Amino acid sequence: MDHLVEKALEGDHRAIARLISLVENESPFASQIMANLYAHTGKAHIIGVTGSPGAGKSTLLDKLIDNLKRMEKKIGVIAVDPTSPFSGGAILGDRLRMQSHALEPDVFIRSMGTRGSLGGLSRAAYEAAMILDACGKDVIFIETVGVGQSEVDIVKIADTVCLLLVPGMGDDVQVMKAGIMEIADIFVINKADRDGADRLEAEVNIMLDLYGSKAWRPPIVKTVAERGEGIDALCKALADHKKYLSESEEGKKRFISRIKMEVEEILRREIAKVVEEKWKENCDDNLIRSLASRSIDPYTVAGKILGEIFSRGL
Ligand SMILES: Nc1nc2c(ncn2[C@@H]2O[C@H](COP(=O)(O)OP(=O)(O)OP(=O)(O)O)[C@@H](O)[C@H]2O)c(=O)[nH]1
Ligand SMILES: [Mg+2]
Repeated sequence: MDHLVEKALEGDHRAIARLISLVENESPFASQIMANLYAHTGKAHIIGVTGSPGAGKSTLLDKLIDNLKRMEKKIGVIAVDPTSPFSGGAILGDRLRMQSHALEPDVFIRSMGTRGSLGGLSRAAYEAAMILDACGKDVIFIETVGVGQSEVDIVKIADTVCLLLVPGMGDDVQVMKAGIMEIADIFVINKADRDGADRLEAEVNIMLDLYGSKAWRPPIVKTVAERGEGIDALCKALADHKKYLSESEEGKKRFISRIKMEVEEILRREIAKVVEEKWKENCDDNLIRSLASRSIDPYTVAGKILGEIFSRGL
């Protein structure tokens, strides 16, 4: 295991992929791996890219990667698809319009689908991002399709969140789901070659005006990802936001809430494991019969099990 971690830290893509698989599959080594990598993390810029299905996220990433590579950046991409049961790359990889980069030594691309819960997926994505950070990637993209909780979850992972909107795709600001606008650090109006891009921009601007004064006003960048237009402006916006985070109170606040969340998550996960084990030990036909006949209540049962776990009851 140490050898694998060592190789990964040197930037070996095969070793990195294996570490991500171990973490994704909740291997018994996962906690130790993450613990060993932790000291090496904290250098990468983690960027969440979200938006409706087909908004052009992968096309945009492909072009962004071209740009960043010219700046000699090492890049990692985690493509999260909560609607797919598949994982591991090969199958989802076909859907990605990033194949041109798939075999390059400095670009690591990985897909993740839901094996279990959505919560499990966002945790796996978070840990994959941490692994890529530790292993020397300068910029890590997390692409996630906007289908509800998933894009809200990436906020907890990403330093910078880009929300892609497309003119005439029902992405009108008025019909946008609550909570989605708030998470954006940068608005990208992609497919700006289509009618309605200016109107959409004006709507987003009005919405941002209504929000009142925020230290960071999310910029709106218009792109035509397919033709590589607007990519330089987007790169600049990303760099500006990174600088803002490193200099502002908001940046410090985000960082602190993320490290607090990490410990809380680990605690939650470990406690859930113990609870599951203890419940399995205690749950037999007799107990179920007693509960069903109401000769015992669920609170007393839970209290007794809690007593075994924590030496305290309900
Ligand atoms: N007209 C136009 N089409 C674009 C542009 N960018 C992407 N497309 C097209 O939009 C389609 C979807 O692009 P993707 O990059 O796969 O979109 P996505 O958001 O990654 O899609 P999912 O991962 O399936 O959610 C493709 O056919 C692209 O060629 C653009 O700027 N203008
Ligand atoms: Mg895509």
